[in-house]
Amino acid sequence: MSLIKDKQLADISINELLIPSEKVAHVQLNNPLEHALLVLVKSGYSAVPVLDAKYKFVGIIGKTVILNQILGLESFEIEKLSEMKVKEVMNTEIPTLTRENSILDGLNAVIDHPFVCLVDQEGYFDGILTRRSILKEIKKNIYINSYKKQ
Ligand code: 2BA
Repeated sequence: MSLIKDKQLADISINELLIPSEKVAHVQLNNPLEHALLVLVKSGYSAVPVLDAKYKFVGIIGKTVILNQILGLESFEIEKLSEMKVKEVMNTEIPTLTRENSILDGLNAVIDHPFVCLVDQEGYFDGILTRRSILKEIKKNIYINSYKKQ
């Protein structure tokens, strides 16, 4: 059943749409790139969150940045996969949200990013809000509003 039968999109809490941390594939700061690439290929995701040893959120890492890093002038320098660590190439310039933010804040974030990471007040990783989950709710909202007009 749609969450928006009784509520407007703006009233839906991020809690209701987030994928909880235990279901999110992630890597850690000190993992070698080899491990990160393995997680990305095996999970099928283009990018996943990076956490520190205390499970605080620190950034994201994707397949493209890893492949770019190991690309030499004429070939891939495969040995770099074990020499370099996630913390050397991850992207830290990305927005985060907390459970207190609104779905509209989430919508704003996923315009430019396929997913946005949720953190708690102390920076511990809480889960992700994906473009898919937000689009699904917007679609339900559109259907319901068009049904009401009939
Ligand atoms: P992408 O990996 O580029 O995936 C783009 C879209 O392709 C996903 O959109 C989803 O609809 C589909 N997809 C990709 N891999 C999938 C898989 N293994 N199982 C099911 N569907 C898959 P969203 O669901 O909106 O996800 C947006 C982005 O969030 C993903 O981008 C990925 O980077 C990240 N993500 C989603 N779920 C994740 C999870 N459980 N763990 C880690 N990262 C996740």
